[in-house]
Amino acid sequence: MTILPDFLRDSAKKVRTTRETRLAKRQRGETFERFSLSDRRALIREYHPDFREDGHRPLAMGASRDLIVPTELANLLEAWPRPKIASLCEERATLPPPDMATDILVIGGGGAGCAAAITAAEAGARVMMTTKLRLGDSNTVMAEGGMQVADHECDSPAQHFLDVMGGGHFTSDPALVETLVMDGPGVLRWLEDLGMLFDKYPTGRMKVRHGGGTSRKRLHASGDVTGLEMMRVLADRAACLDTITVQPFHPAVELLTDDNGRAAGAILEEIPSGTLRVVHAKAVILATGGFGRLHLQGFPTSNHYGATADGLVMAYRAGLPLRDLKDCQYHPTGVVYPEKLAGLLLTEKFRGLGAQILNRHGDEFVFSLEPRDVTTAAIIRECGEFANGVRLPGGETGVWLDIPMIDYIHGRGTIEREFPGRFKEYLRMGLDIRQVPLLAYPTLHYQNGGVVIWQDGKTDMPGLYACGEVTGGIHGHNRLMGNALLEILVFGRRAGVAAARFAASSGEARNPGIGHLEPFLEELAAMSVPRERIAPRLLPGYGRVPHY
Ligand code: MEZ
Repeated sequence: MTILPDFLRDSAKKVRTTRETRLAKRQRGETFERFSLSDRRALIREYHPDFREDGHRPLAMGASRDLIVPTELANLLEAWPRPKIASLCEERATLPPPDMATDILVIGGGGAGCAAAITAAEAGARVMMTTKLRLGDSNTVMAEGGMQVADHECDSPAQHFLDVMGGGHFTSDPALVETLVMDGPGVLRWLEDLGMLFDKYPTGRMKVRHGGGTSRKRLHASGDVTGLEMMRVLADRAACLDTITVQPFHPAVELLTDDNGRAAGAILEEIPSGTLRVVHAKAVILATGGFGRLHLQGFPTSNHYGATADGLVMAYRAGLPLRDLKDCQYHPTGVVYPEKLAGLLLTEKFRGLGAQILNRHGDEFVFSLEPRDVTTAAIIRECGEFANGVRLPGGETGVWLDIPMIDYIHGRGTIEREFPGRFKEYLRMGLDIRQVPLLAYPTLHYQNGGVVIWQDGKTDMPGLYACGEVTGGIHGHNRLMGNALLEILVFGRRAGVAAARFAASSGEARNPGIGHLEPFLEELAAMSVPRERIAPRLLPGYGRVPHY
């Protein structure tokens, strides 16, 4: 039996007390009233962290000068290269001969990188994947709730398109969104062919669920470990292709460009020795993921340990424009208690199956499947201005996610079956989520914007492609759940094919080097940027690395 600590017990009891009434309302088809469009906008403006003025500043240099981005990111984009590289550049030294050469260098070993590497190799290219940690250590494996694909009769890519555009406040690039939704059904078939196991009915029909802000049920899941299962089949496929080699523990720290301004490889820095390795490539695919581990505004994060914006740093130095980076995704329900899991996800699939968000009195204050930015803003208001959050002795506050509701609605056994990962994880910590609600607060989850790309993952630099969370334009100012797992595969596969074509037709790069850094370094010097401000950061550092 679960015993909650004293400071949670009274409030958790209120959740139990109001459950019968909430269930009865649900059975009558009544839901908590959704906000009007104008109320949504006002709520977000007032309470969402994207609108905290002291959390952002305009970029003072580079291709997207004046773009407003989180201050922590601005400080990394306007930072010096790692010291050995800065010295090479300042001394105008010739780079040592390459340690390795390949047709395509894929930087990043998560879902987007794997999808790109697989399709490039299948198109005949020799591919090297380089990853900061191990293959698969990425936000892909952290994704729990599922992937959106419009494949059922009552749905269509057109409907999916409208949801993505609306969820992003009509700020997404329509051509990218069209590509996303149109490629979806093909990606689903591809994953099944690779052996990915999805939740299905005994008839073999795919189970689909609602996510926040979706007009149709189109979320396809593998229990609550969808990203992990996806990564399993991607890594297996990559391992089967002998034209793919993998370099673990070798994060890229600088791109190489050639005399014609084309991408030509990268410099890698081995962890932990710090040894630099030069890789020449005919084309480069950037698949480095996001920036959650920058802990913007002090928020906890659901992200994996290596999510430190390295790709944005390298791309920006190489002159590439960025977009939509002011807008970050704070997943409404990150863990508050137990503290050792703080910031990790309580998947939106819980809410897709009926779990409700409640304040300390056990009352609903927001429709649980509003788009994420709306739900997040409502929780921040409830805990802050309205003082209706549950407070922990350490000062953290949170709201309840009434997970036991799910078994009341769908029958006993549903929680265990649909959430095998979280069910076991919490049981090990003495919390039976069939019996007790869990405490949640928004957690930094996803980088909505990034490097500007075209539909085939091409960037503004010849030979440089980008896919996955490092890119911008698909989700605009706000992503709906389940579109990240789809995006990494749609654009990863496209980038792989396009890069293989480029590599096959473009010959060797001429004099790969880091000449593109020279004007950047001059600007840093002119702005008197402190020399201790260094990027990429590679790892979060926690207490050891100062945040400049
Ligand atoms: O797309 C996501 O961010 C996702 C599926 C998260 C989740 O709540 O599980």
